[in-house]
Amino acid sequence: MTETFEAATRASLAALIEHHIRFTLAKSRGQLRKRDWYTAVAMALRDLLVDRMLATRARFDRRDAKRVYYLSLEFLIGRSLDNNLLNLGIREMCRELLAARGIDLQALFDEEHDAALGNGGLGRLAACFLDSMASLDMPGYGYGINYEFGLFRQEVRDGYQVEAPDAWQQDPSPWLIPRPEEACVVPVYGRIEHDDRQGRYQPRWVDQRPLVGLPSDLLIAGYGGKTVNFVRLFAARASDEFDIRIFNSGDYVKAVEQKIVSETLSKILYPSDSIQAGRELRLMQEYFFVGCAIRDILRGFSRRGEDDIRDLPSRVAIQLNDTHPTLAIAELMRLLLDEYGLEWGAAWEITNATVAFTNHTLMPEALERWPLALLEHVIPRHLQIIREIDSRLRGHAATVWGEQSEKLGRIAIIDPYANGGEVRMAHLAMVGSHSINGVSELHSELVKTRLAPEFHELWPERFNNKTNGVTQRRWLLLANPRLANLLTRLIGDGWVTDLERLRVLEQHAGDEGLHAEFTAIKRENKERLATTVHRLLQLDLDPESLFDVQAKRIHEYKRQLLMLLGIVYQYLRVVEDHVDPIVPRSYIIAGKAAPGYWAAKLIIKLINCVADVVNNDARTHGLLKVAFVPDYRVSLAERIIPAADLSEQISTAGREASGTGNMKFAMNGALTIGTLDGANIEIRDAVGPENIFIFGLTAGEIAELTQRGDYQPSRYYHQDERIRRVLDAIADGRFLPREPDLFRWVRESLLGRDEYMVLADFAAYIETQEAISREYAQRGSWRRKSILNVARIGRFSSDRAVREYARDIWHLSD
Ligand code: 26Q
Repeated sequence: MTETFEAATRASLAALIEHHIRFTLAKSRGQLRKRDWYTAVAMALRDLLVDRMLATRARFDRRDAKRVYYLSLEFLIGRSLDNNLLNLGIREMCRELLAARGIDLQALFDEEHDAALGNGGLGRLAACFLDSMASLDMPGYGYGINYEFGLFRQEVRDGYQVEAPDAWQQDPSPWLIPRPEEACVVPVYGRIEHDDRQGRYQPRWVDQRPLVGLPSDLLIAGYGGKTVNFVRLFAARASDEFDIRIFNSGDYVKAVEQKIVSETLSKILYPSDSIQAGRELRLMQEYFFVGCAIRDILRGFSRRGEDDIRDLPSRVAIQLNDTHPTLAIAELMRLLLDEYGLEWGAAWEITNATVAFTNHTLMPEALERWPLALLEHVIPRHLQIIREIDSRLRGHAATVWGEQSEKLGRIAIIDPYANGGEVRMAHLAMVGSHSINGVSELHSELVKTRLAPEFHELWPERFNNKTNGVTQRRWLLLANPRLANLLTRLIGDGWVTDLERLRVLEQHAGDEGLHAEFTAIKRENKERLATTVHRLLQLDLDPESLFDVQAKRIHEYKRQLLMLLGIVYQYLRVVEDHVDPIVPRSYIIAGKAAPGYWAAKLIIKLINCVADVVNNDARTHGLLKVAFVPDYRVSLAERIIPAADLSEQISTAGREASGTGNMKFAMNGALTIGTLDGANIEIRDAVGPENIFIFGLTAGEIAELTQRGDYQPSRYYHQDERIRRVLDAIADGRFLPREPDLFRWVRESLLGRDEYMVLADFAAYIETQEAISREYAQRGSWRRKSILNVARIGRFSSDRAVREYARDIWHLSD
């Protein structure tokens, strides 16, 4: 920033703050609470952002730039104040301004409620991509739902997870700009009247009910403040016009009922990231939002003066974040056929060349399938179109494989046998997209070989990999300011926009002075986390101890249980064998369970029971501590991740599509204990095998065991005394004597099927943990590895990921 520009910005920021205190809050200085200061500063900042947003749009228009639309049911943004100040480069200026008025900026950050419009990895990835697209000056916009209630707040009562509603907009968010004039109307329900005019089949969709989508734009500032984009979030409203029609017909109660149903649509984010909900409301959410997005995209296209819809693919790219927005394909087809009057072939070509699909899971229970009957009821015209796509797909496949091929049934979109007929959304997404990508090298291979071998055979050129990344602006610069300062002092601030620059650090990995600074920074971050944990749990963590962290959604495949078995093993070593661990450890676990996922909820209860026993046993005092930190969310992650020494990434190989927490931890100098799963494999390749702790079966070995059908978990129990001890202690009520039967399930399920092969990996896991303790005891060697992790993590920036999407899928420089 030049001096005059800086002075001008300072003056306008100060003036804007005063303005909002007076005219938005209508208060005088003396009356202000902390919350008011937050609001005034945020509103002032929003004004600066709006200016730049308008300028950005004008610039893209002049450049006639191709637009990218990222369609996602989830955007896990977190807080915006600190992030926006950083990205505009005015955080210190704002700090000084406020300090002169006796206000601590840092304290204002905690006034902001997280925007938790997502469950976990997939939603946070969308948020990181928005940050990167804006920072790279790309015209990239999100489309999503403006949920009134974000992901539930997690409370822990008596060791159990209890869900509370997250009314994040109780005070309206200053980052959301309502755009009522851009409302969209989307039809649902009704029926099809078949009509043949001039020899052409012209279906008429009648008795529709209109839904209204009310957009609000959430501003996304790129780093450097030049580019400000937004994610457009739709809230559902009933159509007034429609209401009046029913009111006039005399059915007052029905009219009010319908209004309520319509507005329920955008009430709440579905809190599951695995089991498919299968509920009408969820289907309505997916369709409603896609309907609004596509209309808005096409409106923008013609507003920019485009008059030939055939040019759409060269002007617009649409990325589907998993199958949740897949109906975009059917909706775009419907508009092109029924509104634009195109022939099928032309419409299909445009759709296919515009849309691309990212897959985030192979887990069968997470793959979306919708019953034909439900689709018929909600979107009859779309179902017709889906049937036509299916029939053409099978027709094409039959010309390649023959009419009798078994593959025809496997590739079909409609599975006629399941529950009276279902649409497989991933199949619709794949046939309708010109690009199909997985999110790590391993996962992308598995997409081709396991999820969709038939599609891969027909269209190998569509399949590609885009390994995930995370934004270093939030996950290093914002979350770990001390480390960020040290890096900038050493190598300059180029890493903020080019994470590969961190590699220069390799040269200093042996430098003792640097070791000391790294250690001091980690220590301060651990102290900060200890303070938070003390406030939340009244539990004291020793910052000298090894902070061993697993923070992510609770899932059987992520194997929080494996970590827990390891903790119980350590505990029994101390209290029964009188063998102390080589280094004291603090086990820190955080994460939410889907409210209907009882196994995950029981795991939380077990963690808390084990924590109770371990933390209150005098024999482990000063050696072991266990903390389950409630309400894991973006702002808490920003506190936890910089404080970790060890990052647990221990999913059953082949199950975690990528993982992104693994990248955030390594970026902050934690070492990883992990399986050869998802992006862990690429992290190992990047940081070097000597700087990461890999253990356990590979995806190939697991597949083989499963195929042979001779995995016998009970063998491990009988042959390994350590497993026996740990499982018996848990199952026999040692951690909850009042209710000795509660955790019998753990032993039963692990000895029965052990679907996630916890026992097969147990020995390797605890032996690796032992090696880790020995390594940690040698502080110099640990610190060196930690520095090398930071130095070599550059590839896992979402800037790299987004650039690859832009080059290979969106063709942005067109
Ligand atoms: C589907 C239907 C109905 C209701 C909910 C859902 C639903 C919602 C969310 C299904 C899945 C999700 C979220 C999945 C997710 O977060 N996947 C993670 O994506 C990350 C980003 O690519 C990966 O790093 C993780 O490995 C993957 O688990």
